[in-house]
Amino acid sequence: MSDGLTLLYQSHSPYARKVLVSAHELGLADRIDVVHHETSPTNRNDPVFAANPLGKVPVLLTPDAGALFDSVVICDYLDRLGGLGRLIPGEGPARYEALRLQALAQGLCDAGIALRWETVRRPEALRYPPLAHGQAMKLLEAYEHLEAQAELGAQVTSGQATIGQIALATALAWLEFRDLPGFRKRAPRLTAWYDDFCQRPSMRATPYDGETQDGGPQ
Ligand SMILES: N[C@@H](CCC(=O)N[C@@H](CS)C(=O)NCC(=O)O)C(=O)O
Repeated sequence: MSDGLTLLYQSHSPYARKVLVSAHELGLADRIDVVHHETSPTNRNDPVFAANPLGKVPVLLTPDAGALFDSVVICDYLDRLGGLGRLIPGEGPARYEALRLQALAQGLCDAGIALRWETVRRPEALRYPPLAHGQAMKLLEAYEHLEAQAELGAQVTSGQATIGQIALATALAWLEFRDLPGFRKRAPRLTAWYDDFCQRPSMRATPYDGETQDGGPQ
């Protein structure tokens, strides 16, 4: 049953998966119509632009708040719908821990996408290796930083997940899915945390699938 909520989704977008995993965690997934859209800055998608002038997914079409983007805003909306403060703690250090971890995960995805442009997506003659190197370094620094975070050692197959944990797990899963510089050998504690988190039903219900559809000269 849908409550008038439609998610413009993409089965290979880490930002979109973060939203869908959040919906599962909040028990809201069956209240949302999920519609797959391909997007790329080189391949315009008109229905997505009609909802988001940036032409990106995810977008959540809502009956009371219009078309919401980006994923951070959508997760905030869902958290309020599903019982305020379950994914995003309302106050105190826990709130900023969760939001900071989400920001780091967003940055991992942003760097991974930028790296893919410099390695596989941009025509070869237009690639700039120092930029690829700089983006790869961001991934490696982030893995090192995360490995040092004690709380990631906790078992997380059950219990309340935060938006930070969901964002991180969906980001790491996407980095693996796209074969980007890996965290397994470099960050064993982070890897153990991630492997545990992947057992959650919300993660198992939302596997990545598909290829980016770029346009323009190949
Ligand atoms: N900050 C945005 C990022 C969204 C984003 O970059 N989505 C990608 C798919 S993974 C997209 O639609 N890209 C199309 C484009 O850049 O034109 C969010 O968190 O939702």
